[in-house]
Amino acid sequence: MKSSPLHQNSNASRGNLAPFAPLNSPASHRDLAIPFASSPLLEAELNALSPAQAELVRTFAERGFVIVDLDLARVAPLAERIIGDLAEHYPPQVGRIENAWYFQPEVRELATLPTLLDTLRLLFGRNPIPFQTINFERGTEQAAHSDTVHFHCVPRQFMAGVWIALEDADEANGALFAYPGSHKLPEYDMTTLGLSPTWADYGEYEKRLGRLIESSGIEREVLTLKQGQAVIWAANLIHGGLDIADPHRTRHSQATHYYFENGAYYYPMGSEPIAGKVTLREVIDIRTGRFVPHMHNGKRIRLKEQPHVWRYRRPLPAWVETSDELHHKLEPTHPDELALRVHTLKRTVEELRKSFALAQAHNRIKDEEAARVNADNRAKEAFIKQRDNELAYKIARRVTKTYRSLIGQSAD
Ligand SMILES: O=C(O)CCC(=O)C(=O)O
Repeated sequence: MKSSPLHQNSNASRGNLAPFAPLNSPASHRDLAIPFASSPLLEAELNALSPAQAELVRTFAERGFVIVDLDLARVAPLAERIIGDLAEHYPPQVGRIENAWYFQPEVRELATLPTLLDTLRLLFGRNPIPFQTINFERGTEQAAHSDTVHFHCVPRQFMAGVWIALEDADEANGALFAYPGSHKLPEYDMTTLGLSPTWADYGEYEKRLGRLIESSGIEREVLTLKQGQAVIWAANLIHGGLDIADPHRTRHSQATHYYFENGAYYYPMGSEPIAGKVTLREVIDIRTGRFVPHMHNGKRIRLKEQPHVWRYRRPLPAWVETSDELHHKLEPTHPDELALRVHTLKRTVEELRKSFALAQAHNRIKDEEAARVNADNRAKEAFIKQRDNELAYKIARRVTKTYRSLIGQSAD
């Protein structure tokens, strides 16, 4: 295998991979519907790789994410362009733009960097398909979550997130955090947590998952990244965004989500498989602008035959191959999409409330400070007045004394 120009960030600590029980089968991981890094055959197959590649795969298998250095000479000019051009597109109070690849070529270029695609191919053993981007202006302060509640697929686990720092991200501007190894926990979907797979229950999902991960004993790790570094994470890794300590700082970054070929892709928030409802998801390969066929056990699943389909926002960019669109009935807006909008609005209102409460607290502190300064000033004035009075009295006494001594009277 060709060695990748990416190299793993040296800060990422590594542990030993827990030994997988070997299967009594000569099959390669390619015969299994399991990503390479999760394969029970991993150890045997790592020999075919260079030591650096083997280490990268082992780290990903063990920790559920790796931090890699991209070519800064390539990323920095893209970052500058993206930051400049997207500035006017961020909706007020919402520091994120979904799918800016529709109109911003540099977002697309970053999402499809060959070195990233090579690394994903190495880690998962299948061809990656970049299908969704999110650009962030600021830290998201997003609670711990696993991407499996947002994007899912059959076979499972063939989904990855890649987050690129377009500027330095640290504790002050809301860096990412992750729980190393949490990708090996069971998939805590909405149903497993006793909730319904809808946006109305999402707030409660965050609370329940937060309590669960806290009690797991896994320690949270803050992913401080320099501009041009990227973190690649596995679908089930629990991660989120730190609180922003310095509200004056931006945290420009781009997250891209990838599926892998030969799968069926669905939208878990609108699916209840046991009740016969699976909302399949349109997938457009951002590299080619073509719709990706859904495959299950070698057979094509046709979206036009499916009752529930999550669709990309229309109109699609002109360069997307609509002739290959996997046509299906045009449904009215999916009820869950409405729920998502309500959820987003609620969040915005919540954020506005928080900002308002902060502003009020700030004003209160300012008023208290002004009152304190006023009281101080008044005390100072009173002190000066008293001191002046005393001085005046002393001078008067001295003048009287001098005068009396001049005319020969006693001072008293
Ligand atoms: O950027 C962040 O703070 C969080 C991003 C994230 O969790 C995601 O893209 O899945």
